[in-house]
Amino acid sequence: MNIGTWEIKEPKFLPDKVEQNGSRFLIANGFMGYRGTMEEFGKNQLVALNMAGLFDKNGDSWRESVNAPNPFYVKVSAGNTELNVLSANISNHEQTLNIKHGIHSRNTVFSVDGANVTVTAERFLSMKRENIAALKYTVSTNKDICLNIETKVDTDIWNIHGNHFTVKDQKDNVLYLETIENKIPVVVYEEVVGATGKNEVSLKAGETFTFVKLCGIYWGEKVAVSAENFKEATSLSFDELLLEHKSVWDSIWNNCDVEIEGDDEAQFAIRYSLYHLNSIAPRNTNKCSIPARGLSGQVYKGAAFWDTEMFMMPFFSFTNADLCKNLAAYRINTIEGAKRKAKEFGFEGAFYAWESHETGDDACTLFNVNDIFTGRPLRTYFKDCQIHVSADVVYGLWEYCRVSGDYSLLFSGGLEMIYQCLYFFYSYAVYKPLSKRFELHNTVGPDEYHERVNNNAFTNRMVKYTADALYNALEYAKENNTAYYEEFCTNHDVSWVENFKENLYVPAPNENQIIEQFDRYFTLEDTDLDTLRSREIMKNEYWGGHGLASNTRILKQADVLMLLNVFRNEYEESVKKANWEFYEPYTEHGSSLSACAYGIVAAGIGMADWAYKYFMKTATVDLTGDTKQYLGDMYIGGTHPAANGGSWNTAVFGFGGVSYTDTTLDISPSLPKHWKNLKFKLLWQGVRLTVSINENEVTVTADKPTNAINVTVNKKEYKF
Ligand code: IFM
Repeated sequence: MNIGTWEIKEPKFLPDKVEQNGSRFLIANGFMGYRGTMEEFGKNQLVALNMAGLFDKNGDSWRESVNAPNPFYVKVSAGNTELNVLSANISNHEQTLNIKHGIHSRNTVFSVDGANVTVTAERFLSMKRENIAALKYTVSTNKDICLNIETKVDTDIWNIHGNHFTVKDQKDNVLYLETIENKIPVVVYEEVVGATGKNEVSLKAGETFTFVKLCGIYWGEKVAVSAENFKEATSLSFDELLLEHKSVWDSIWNNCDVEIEGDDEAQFAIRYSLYHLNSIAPRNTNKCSIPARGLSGQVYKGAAFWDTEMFMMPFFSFTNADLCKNLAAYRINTIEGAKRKAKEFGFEGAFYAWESHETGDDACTLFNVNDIFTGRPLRTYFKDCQIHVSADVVYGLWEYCRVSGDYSLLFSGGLEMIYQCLYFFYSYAVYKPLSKRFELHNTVGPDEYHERVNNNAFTNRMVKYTADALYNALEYAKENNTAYYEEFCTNHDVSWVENFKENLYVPAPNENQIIEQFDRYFTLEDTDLDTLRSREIMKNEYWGGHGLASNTRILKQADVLMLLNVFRNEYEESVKKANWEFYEPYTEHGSSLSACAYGIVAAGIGMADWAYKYFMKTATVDLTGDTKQYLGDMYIGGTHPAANGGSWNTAVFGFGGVSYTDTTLDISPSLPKHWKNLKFKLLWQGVRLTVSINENEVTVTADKPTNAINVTVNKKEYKF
């Protein structure tokens, strides 16, 4: 794979990379994502047009996001040879993704009966018109040939858990479908300029044949306006659509680009991460969030996890407040699902889904992994014990408010959400009368290899955060919206909040400065990763459950380090260093969520060389493809948006040293030695700032200074 300034290129066709490149070369526009596959591919090559926010369940199978019919299918034969990279002779092949503008292209030279037949294709999913998919397909030859061209919307598509459509009708190049479970209408329009249906074309040597294909994909309420919407799009040429698409991308980059001087590899990796985040985030709705595998397919059921709030929302809150507000509002909108879940497990308040779908109901099952030895479903405790998710969604909302300075969501369900989450924890907590404290038992922290533990430090601290957030949100309401505050306090019992907040146990560093990950963690077998690996009997063995890691100190992903990352202003440098050194050798980094916490904490204590390794690990995760592909026998491939978010967090919070209080943004950087300059954009309480850092100085400029926001740079105060 070659990397340019704004593009990646696979310079030849590698059959064993088809799956990985499908994710690596993904294009998406927040409404849909299309995998980086060839136009002639089908379901066996995992072609997918994955839809954001549309879910379906077929029979007893897991509910998952829906893949729409494939609008870009093209089959071309030259004489008797099908121009398919999988089967034909090819003398050249290149696949390219332009990350500046979200454009996928390919160029393949097929050798057919002594002729060189060249196929070039370029496609994009419009950032300007979220329903529109566009493809330009060109064939040229150096000898006379006869082409047979078939292009259609292919309904024979990849699904992990069965078919999700009934075809209702097909006429005038419009395909009418309905989902199986909720009978949601889906309509796909197709307009081909230059070739329709099957086409026979005689091409003379030196000639070129081009056609353009525009498709419109609509579902739900949007179907009612689809005909008009599609017609408007088809009144524009491919080039006009491309131009407006590019200009949306230009303005996106204008608000979020990160520039690194002195390290081309890091520069591309961070931009590639931001490309993915910007591609997959819903732009025009607050009815869905960002799935853990983005829009690269149905892995993890297309569900949203804590990944969004803890790893991705920081980036959006500092670069695109409107989009971030939508993500926060999604959780407010889905509170009924969280309340249902709390009830189902015998608690009060709002227990958010571990794997959230459109209603907020949990797509996670109690048996979420198969035992690789027996093939039987294994009891996992992600769904019922990973309670920190309710605190994570509060974190997403409250940090959005603090960074944007916009607290309006509190009065449209936000305060209620924070209250219900804390009430859930209050109902979950165990009161220890002798030690006079609340504890949290039977939990799973970020490290999923240790289930049903007591007093996971990260979880307990996040619950304390929730209590503080409720306290502060109530204070804000009291001062800024008295009528709302009074009504809220009339309708809600808040008498328990103070007691719970003050007496909740949060594990502290011990005499060696180490925070125990959970009660009795230190009693577990002290072994190392190589030893554990040597005990594996089978490939892809699951280390959690009753598996290999459970009775050892080996952890799947940053856990105490996640605590030190989120609450980085609270702990002494010596505590951060001691815990980094203690936990790092035990950490498998078996989740792509792990590396950034290690990177951010290391950068914050001036260990830029430690940090750099983890920054590169998180920033290149979807470039190298160096991630787990299976959990037990479950395929978990795809893109890794939490890691993409983690790379921005490491660059900005870690190396950039950005932190904030309710009133002040602080910048205290520490760059890797070989970086000559780091430049990034920040939207801080409504003012757009550009921060530029080099060895000698930090420069901050504001687009439109208001003289009302406070920034400190290396402890010196400024107003912008
Ligand atoms: O949310 C994560 C979890 O922390 C580790 N397993 C994968 C999930 C989805 O990314």
